[in-house]
Amino acid sequence: KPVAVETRHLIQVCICFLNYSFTCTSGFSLQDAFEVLAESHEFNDMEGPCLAFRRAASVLKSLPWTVQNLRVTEDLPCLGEHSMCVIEEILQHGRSFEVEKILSDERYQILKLFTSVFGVGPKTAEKWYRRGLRSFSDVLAEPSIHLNRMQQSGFLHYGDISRAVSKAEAQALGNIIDEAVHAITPDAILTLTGGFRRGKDFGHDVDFIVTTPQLGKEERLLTSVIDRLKHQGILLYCEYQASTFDESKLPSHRFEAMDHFAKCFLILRLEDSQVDGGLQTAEEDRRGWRAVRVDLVSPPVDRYAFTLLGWSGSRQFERDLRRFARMERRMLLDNHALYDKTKKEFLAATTEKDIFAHLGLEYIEPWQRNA
Ligand code: DGT
Ligand code: MG
Repeated sequence: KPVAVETRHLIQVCICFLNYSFTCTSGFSLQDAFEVLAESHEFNDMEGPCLAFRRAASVLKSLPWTVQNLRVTEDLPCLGEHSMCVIEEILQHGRSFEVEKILSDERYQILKLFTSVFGVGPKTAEKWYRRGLRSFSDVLAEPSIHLNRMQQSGFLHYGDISRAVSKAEAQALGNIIDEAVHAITPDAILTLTGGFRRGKDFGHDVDFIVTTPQLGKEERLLTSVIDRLKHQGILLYCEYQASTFDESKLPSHRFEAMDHFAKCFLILRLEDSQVDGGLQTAEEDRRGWRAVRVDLVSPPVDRYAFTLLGWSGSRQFERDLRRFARMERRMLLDNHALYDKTKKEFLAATTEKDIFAHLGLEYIEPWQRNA
């Protein structure tokens, strides 16, 4: 099965190239070009330029108009010299030679293929590439490669979980989780978060926050939910991480570090009959179900607002908000807490609005955070 879907993935890379070429000639390609540049720098472990290109892509995404000439970009923030050169080249020639070189580079293509598997990050992908592996079949046939459980599930369900999850599917999963959570703890709090909370129509997974009104009960809730999903026969994969949260620790300045709350990364079986309008592909319709990635995080209720803000994203918005807190307010913000370095104290919050107010910012709705 992975070999068949691998062909599909390579076709997708080609489509990406064609998309890029097409959009270049029609003048909408700048954002795609920056995404490719960011990813290529990520594969080369160059965090600074990677984030700079992600920020540039984000600025262009936020514009209500299309960039038609270089002059209009002069007053835009976050566009460095390199980004400006790429914009100039695309505006002049309808293409970026640097981006085209990356897209046709074998290493880039293979790392993109390998990192598309759930559980495979850039470091593992690079390790496999260095060993001379060039395809899924190479990886699966290599006796010295030990796949961890997450990667095994990633290969097993590759076709399903590399396809976007629709809003209707997210809604159906919400019903399943809601039923499980409230059967265990009737007054539990369940919130859809991540991209779907920001109003996106599609996502790569569905993210939820679950907590209990009584402090300390939340962790047991999560393990009970997992047991219930297992009992229902819909749990295809589960990685559970117990809480390592320490309330005396200052918020982390590194966005990439995941939070310390109890959480689980799941793959669930979603039945066709549970989705309004049915599943999306003919194959899944025939089979009657699809596999979907779901993340559950379970903070103590007094950290709920910070977790909600942190998990609602987008990643770029989160990075920028933390940066703003640090640079403009001398405050440290993460998914656990907000700390005022001047007053040397933690600032409590029960809603996202409280956090925006502490930061001296006007509240913005989740759908306005799609940076
Ligand atoms: P998606 O699922 O591709 O439609 O997009 P999102 O925005 O739902 O992204 P996802 O599911 O990867 O993550 C949900 C949110 O959790 C994301 O918007 C910000 C937060 N998040 C994700 N990864 C990290 C991470 O590595 N560190 C921290 N601090 N937060 C993260
Ligand atoms: Mg998500």
